[in-house]
Amino acid sequence: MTANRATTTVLKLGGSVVTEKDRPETVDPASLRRAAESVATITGRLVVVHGGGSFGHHHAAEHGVSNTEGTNEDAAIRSIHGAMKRLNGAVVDSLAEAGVPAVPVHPFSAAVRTAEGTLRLGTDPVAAMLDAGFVPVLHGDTVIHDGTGATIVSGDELVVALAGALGADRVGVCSSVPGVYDAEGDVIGRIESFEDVVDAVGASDTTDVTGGMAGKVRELLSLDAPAYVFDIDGLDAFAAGGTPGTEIE
Ligand code: IP8
Repeated sequence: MTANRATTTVLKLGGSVVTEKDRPETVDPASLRRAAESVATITGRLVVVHGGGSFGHHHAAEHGVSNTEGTNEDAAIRSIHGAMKRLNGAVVDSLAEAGVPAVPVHPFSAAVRTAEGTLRLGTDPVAAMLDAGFVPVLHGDTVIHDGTGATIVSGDELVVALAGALGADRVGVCSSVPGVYDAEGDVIGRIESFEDVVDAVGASDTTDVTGGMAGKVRELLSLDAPAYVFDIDGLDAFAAGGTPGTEIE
């Protein structure tokens, strides 16, 4: 598929792409700049979502908060959300420097989770930003969770909610791996059902409170649009309309 003006793309930049995952609150400036320059070549309507990396996940783990374990402490919410806003500022600035008309969107103020765990994200402002020619930049965050205080919303959940609501044509998830690995350690070309890969997808190897690769695959399978999982080396190809890494459809 070739990207064109009418194409709507939702792209996630994983926490491992924009931060140094093992050092608390540390941006990876070189990787972020490289990603931003690649993103700047994407044509059409574009929404960027970034993960928590060493900003969100360390604070979330410190306060015992995940996408199911909530907190009722306002200080915990401020610490997780505050860290994610700082990272969002760095990502937006880097995209802007690369020439992307990036604007920030903070999910804490735009989303809630129902008691059953369903995410409700208000996407009208994002659609209006796209209509006005901007590139909204969202991030994994904490959200009020009915009856549970506040829990974590992952960037992957946001990608799914945005892709559905905006009728995205293609979805990209740029993470630390070149694709989804099979049991032999080879990148799987295409995934059509979770059962096909259930034995192969393991948990993330660093602090990740939202489910690692298994959660990613499950979420992406629920989309209408084709999704691609790739690493930073595949980002240029994705930006040009190519199909790097693992296709999930
Ligand atoms: O890195 C999680 O987002 P993810 C965000 O996309 C926080 O799972 C606040 C931990």
